[in-house]
Amino acid sequence: MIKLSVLGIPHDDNSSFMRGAAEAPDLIRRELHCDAYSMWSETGVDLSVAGRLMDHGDIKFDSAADPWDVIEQNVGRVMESGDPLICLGGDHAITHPIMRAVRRRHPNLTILHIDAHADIYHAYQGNLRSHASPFARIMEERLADRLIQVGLRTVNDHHREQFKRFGVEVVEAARWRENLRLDVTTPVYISMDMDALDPACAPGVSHREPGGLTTRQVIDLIHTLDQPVVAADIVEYNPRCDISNLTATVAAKLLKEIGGMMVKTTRT
Ligand SMILES: [Mn+2]
Repeated sequence: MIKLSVLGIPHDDNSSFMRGAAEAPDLIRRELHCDAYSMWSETGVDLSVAGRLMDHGDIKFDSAADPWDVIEQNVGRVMESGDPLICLGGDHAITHPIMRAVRRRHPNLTILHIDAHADIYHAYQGNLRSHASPFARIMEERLADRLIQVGLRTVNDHHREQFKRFGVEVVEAARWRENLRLDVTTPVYISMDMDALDPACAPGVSHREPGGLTTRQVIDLIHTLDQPVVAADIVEYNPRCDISNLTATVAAKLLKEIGGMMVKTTRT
């Protein structure tokens, strides 16, 4: 049986505006395992089967060690099993050290990054590790062969320069169309920022950006993938901004659909 690893990364020190994303992992788990919902994914995969989900708990951060080294080492350790991995953030900054570990196992890799924001500022408020900058670091370090960004609606001139510099492929929310199919030819990493969704669908984020995708559109996009989904993150859920745990429920739903696709696409 194909297993899935889950790892919590409760880290939000590099958020530019508001803390709280570090409180997300346990709240997503609570909705995932809540008796109100089915553990079946729409992909036909039952995540409640004994042994299917291997939850590795949350990374512990202490002040002595560089958190980037701690994240890279923990992700690398969990990935030694060879099972697909879903990381629960945390803010989006964590994707950089996650990718350092993922890249070592995957010499061919495309990132599907679903977000309201490009997160590709060279630096933000002087912070090279800002949650607005992980994809600048990832592309500088060549941690992926391709970066495809979907759902953006905050693009500025600096971002456009960065897109050109790094060869980023962008589908802004304004260019969204139904039946969008991405021509991906390598294993995939999904970086799922909850603020890609319209705030009506997912209000529990630090940066609400209206005009976003619906939950249905994001799920359908994920379901179009036909390459192995080898790892993923679900980031930027901020419980302090949520309404009635709605966004935690959506994050748990996306975990089920990403996990289902991981099982469906794994080559054995
Ligand atoms: Mn975002």
